[in-house]
Amino acid sequence: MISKTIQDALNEQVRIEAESSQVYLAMASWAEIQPGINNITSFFYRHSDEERMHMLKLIHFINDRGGFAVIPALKQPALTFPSIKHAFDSLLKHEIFVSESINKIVDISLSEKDYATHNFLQWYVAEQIEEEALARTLNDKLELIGDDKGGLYLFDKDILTVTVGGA
Ligand code: OFO
Repeated sequence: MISKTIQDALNEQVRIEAESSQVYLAMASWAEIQPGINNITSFFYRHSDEERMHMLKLIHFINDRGGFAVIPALKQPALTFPSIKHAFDSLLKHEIFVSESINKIVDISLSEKDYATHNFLQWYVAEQIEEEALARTLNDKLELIGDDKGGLYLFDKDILTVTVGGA
């Protein structure tokens, strides 16, 4: 059984994962109407699906542990971006924000001596390490590419092989 404090913290994370899914879905929709970046588009769609999976995993955990997972209202994410680099920049910033949020719940689980939740959260800790590293790599590549259209063509080709959190 989870405490009210843990339940509230996990429900807040449900909201954040749901919002992440929306944020990346908006990036995907924007990317889809930009010419010639089909694989970047599908990367954002996959990332959005992955975040929904993270949300569902939390929902099941809360309910399985005797709590009640609350499906949150969501705010509208950014819909357009000045450039592809800007979109990837916001993706990295967003992932850093999510990591900080996960770390906060890890802290709470320890102070509540809720070792089951602490154990459950380790999956998210590992996932965030991967996702932040991936977002940094992609940003570094885009930095190198700058305004080179040929470079962007290759970036779009390469991103097809990138795995987002096992998806
Ligand atoms: Fe849910 O992993 Fe990214 O944010």
